[in-house]
Amino acid sequence: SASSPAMLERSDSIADKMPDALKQSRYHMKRCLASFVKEGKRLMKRENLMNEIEKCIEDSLERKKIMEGLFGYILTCTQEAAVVPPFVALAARPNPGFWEYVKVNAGDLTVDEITATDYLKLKETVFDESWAKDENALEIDFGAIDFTTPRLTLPTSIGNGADYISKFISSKLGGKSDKLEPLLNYLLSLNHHGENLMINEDLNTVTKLQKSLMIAVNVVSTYPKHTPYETFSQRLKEMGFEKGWGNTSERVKETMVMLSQVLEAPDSVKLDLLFSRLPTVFNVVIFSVHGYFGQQDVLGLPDTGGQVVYILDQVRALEEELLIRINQQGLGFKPQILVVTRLIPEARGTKCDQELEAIEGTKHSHILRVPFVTEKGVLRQWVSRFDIYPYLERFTQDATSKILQRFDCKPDLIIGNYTDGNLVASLMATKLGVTQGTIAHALEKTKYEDSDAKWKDLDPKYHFSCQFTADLIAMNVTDFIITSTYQEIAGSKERPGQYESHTAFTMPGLCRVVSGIDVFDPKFNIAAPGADQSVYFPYTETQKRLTKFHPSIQELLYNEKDNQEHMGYLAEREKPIIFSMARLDTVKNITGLVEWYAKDKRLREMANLVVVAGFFDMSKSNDREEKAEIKKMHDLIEKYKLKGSFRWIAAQTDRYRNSELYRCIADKKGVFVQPALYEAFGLTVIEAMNCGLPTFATNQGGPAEIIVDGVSGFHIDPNNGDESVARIGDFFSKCGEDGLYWDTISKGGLKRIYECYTWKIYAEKLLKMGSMYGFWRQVNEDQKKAKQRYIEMFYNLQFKQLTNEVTIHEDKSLPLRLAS
Ligand code: UDP
Ligand code: LCN
Repeated sequence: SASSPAMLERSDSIADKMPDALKQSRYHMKRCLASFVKEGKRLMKRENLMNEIEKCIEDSLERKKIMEGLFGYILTCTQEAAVVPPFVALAARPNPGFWEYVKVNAGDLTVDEITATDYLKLKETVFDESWAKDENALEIDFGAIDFTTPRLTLPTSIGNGADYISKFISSKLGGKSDKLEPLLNYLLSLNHHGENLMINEDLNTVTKLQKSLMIAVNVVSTYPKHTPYETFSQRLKEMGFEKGWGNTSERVKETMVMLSQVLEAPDSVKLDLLFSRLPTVFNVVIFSVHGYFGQQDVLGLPDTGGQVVYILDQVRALEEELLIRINQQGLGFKPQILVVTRLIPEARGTKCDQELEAIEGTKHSHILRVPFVTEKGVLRQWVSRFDIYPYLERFTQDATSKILQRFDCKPDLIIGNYTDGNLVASLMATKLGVTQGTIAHALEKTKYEDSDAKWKDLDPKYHFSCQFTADLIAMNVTDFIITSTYQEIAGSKERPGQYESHTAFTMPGLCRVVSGIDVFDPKFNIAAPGADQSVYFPYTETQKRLTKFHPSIQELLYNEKDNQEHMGYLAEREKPIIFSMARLDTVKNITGLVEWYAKDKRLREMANLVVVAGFFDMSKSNDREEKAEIKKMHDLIEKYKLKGSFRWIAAQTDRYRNSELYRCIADKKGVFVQPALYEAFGLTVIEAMNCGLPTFATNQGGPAEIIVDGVSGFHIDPNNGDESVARIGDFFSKCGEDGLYWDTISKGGLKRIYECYTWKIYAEKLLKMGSMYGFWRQVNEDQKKAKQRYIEMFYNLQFKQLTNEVTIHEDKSLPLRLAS
C-alpha cells in the first residue's frame, strides 16, 4: 500500500528520508516549497504549512497520496518552519523529546541536516536579522557543561527520575568495598541539629560498619520484637550506632539487615527500601512568593489559584507522612514545614499582612510572610507575578535569615513553586548547600504563542525575558523537578511539553538557548497532586454532605436579583447546569465557553450555564488581563441576551461551599467544563471528578492526561468551539436516551481519581525524592559545582541586568496614584 514504505522507514532520520520524500512527487513538492517561500521570510506553524499544501495540490486524491507518504509523515512531525528564501528549515519532532532540524532549498530541493543552533539562527533571521548574523551573539548551552550526568534513553521512562537514579547509584556502588564509600559518607552526614543519626565516626569505614552491623543484629535479636529502642540504645551506641534505625527492636533489626544487604550486593529495590527508612527530612521550606498566599479569602484573586490550594494540601499530606516516618524511626522530633511567601501590607481583607499563621489541619506547619523591601522601604501593595523580579534577591536574603532563626538550623529540603519561588529556592539552596526541588505549576512560555521569539513585543507587559531566564536558572540548579503530568515534561505525540519547549529556543536580541534543559535528565519526576478528599467527596455520600450550605447555594444559583455576588439568572430551574470555575485569565477561556454556549441554540435549550470567575466591576481589578475579560463578559451577556439562561458568579473563596456547589450541580445531573486554551494541570478538573461530576476538559495540557476520553470524562478542543459544544450537547442527549449514561461517566471519573490522583501517593513520592536526590547530589558533586559556577555567571550578568528593566512599584496607597 501507499503508506507502507513510509511506515517502514520511520526509524531513519528525517534528513535521510527527506530527499526521497521530495522525489516521490517532485512536481508538487516544488510547487509547495515555492509557495512557502513566496511571501519572503516568515515563521510557519504546522497548520500554516497544511493550509498552503491544500492550496497548492488541488487534486484531493493526489494530495491524499502525498500526505499518506513520507512527506506527509515528515509534515505531521513538523512543529514549525523558519522560511528564509530560498530555504525552508523544518523543526521536526518525530517522538517526545526527539528533535531534528533540516534545511530544504526550495529552488533545487537539496536537503541538509542542520544543528539546533543553525535552525535557531535561521529562525532569528525572521525576527532580527542583524542579531542572527552577529557571530558573538550570546549562546546558552547547559549541555556543554553537563556531560557526566547520566541520561534516560526511552521517552517512556521520562518522569521516573528517582527510580533511574536509584538504579544508577546501586550499579555504581557494586563491586569492591571502596565503591561503597559514598553511601558510608552519606550515612555519616545524616544529622538533626548537629546531632549524629544512624552512625557516628566510630564506624568510618565500610568494613567496620559491616562487622558492627552483624554484631548489632545479633544483639537486637535477643530482645522481644516490640521492645522500645531506648531499652538497648546504649548498647548500640557503644558500637557506633546512633538513633534513627527504628522505634522497636524489630524495626531496628529490619533496617540493619536492609543496610547489610545493600552493602553486600546493592540493587535498586533494596536501596529504595533502605532510603524510605533513612531519617533525612525534618525541616522543609516551601517557597510560594507572589501571593496572595493565605488560607481564607484569597482564591480567585489575580495570580492566586491552584498553586495555593496545591501547597496547603501538599503540606498537610507531607506533615502526616513525616510524622508517621519520624515515629517509626524512633525519633521524637517535630517535623517543621514553613511555607514562605511575601507579606503584603495592603492585604485587602486577607491575612496576607500577618507574619506567621499556623496551617489548618497540621500540628507544626506554618506560613511565614516576609515583605518585599526596596530602597524606599516596605512595598505595600500586591504586585503581579509578571512584575516581581526586582524584589526577589533581597527577599531571599531576608527570608533566609528569618527561616534560619525559626528553625535554628538549616532546612533539609527546599521546595520552590512557580518561577519566582523556584528562583528564590535556587538562590537559598545554593547558598546553604541544601537539597532542592522545584515545581513549575505552569511554565508561562508555552501559554503564549512565540513568546520567546517575540519576547521584545511582550516584554513591557509580561517581562518574559526575566521569567524565562529565571526558569532556566531554576530548572538547571535544582536537584529534582516535580511535575504533575507527563505532558508537562515531554508533551504528547502532537505537542511538545512545557519543559521540552526550553530545550532549544531563542530570544533574538537577548540570547540563543542552544541547550536549556534535557527532558531525559533524571531529575524529572511525575507526582500528580490530588484534591483534599475530606472536602471534595462524591455527591452520593449523603451522610457527609455539607447541607448547611444548601440555602446559600440555592440563592447563589437561583436568586433572580443581580447583586455583588451574582448577575444574570436562570429562568428554567429544572434544566441541568453546565458549570465552570476559574480565575478570569485570558488562557482560562471562560469567556470562550460563554460565547460557545451563547451561540449554540441546541445547548441553550438543553441546559443553563453557570460560571464562577473574577469580579463584575472592572475598577475592582488591578490586573490587566482580568480587566479585559470582565469587559468581554459584559459584552457577551448583552450581545447574546444571555440573561435568563446564564449566571455569572463572582470569585468564590470557601472551598467547603465550593465543594458542595460541585455536588449540587451533580445532584441535578449537570456537567463541569474546563475550556482553557491551555491548562498546565487543572485542579478544578480533579475537584469536579472527585465530587462525581462528569467533566469536559481542554485537550491542551494536563487535563488531556487526567481524563481518559469517553471513559472518565471527555476532552474538548478549546480552538474548536463548534465541536466542543456538540460534544457537550451529544452528552446531554445521550443521557436523555440512556438513563445510566450520566452515572457511568461519573463513576469512571471517580475510579480514575482513586487510582492515580491522591495526596498520599504524592507525599510518599516526594519524600523518596528528598532522600534519593540528597544522596545523588553528594555522588555527583563535582559536576554540580561546575554547573553552579556557570549559572552564577548567568544569574549575575544576565538575569540581574534584566530585572533592572522592570519598574519598581511605588507605594500606591495614595488615592491620587490609585486613580491613574
Ligand atoms: N478557585 C476558587 N475560586 C475561584 C476560582 C478558583 O476557589 O473563584 C479554586 C479552584 O477550586 C481550584 C483553584 O482555585 O482549587 C484553581 O486551580 P487550577 O489548577 O484549576 O487553576 P490555576 O488557578 O492554578 O491556574
Ligand atoms: C497552576 C496552574 O495553572 C494549574 O494548571 C495547576 O493545576 C495549578 O497551578 C496547581 O499545580
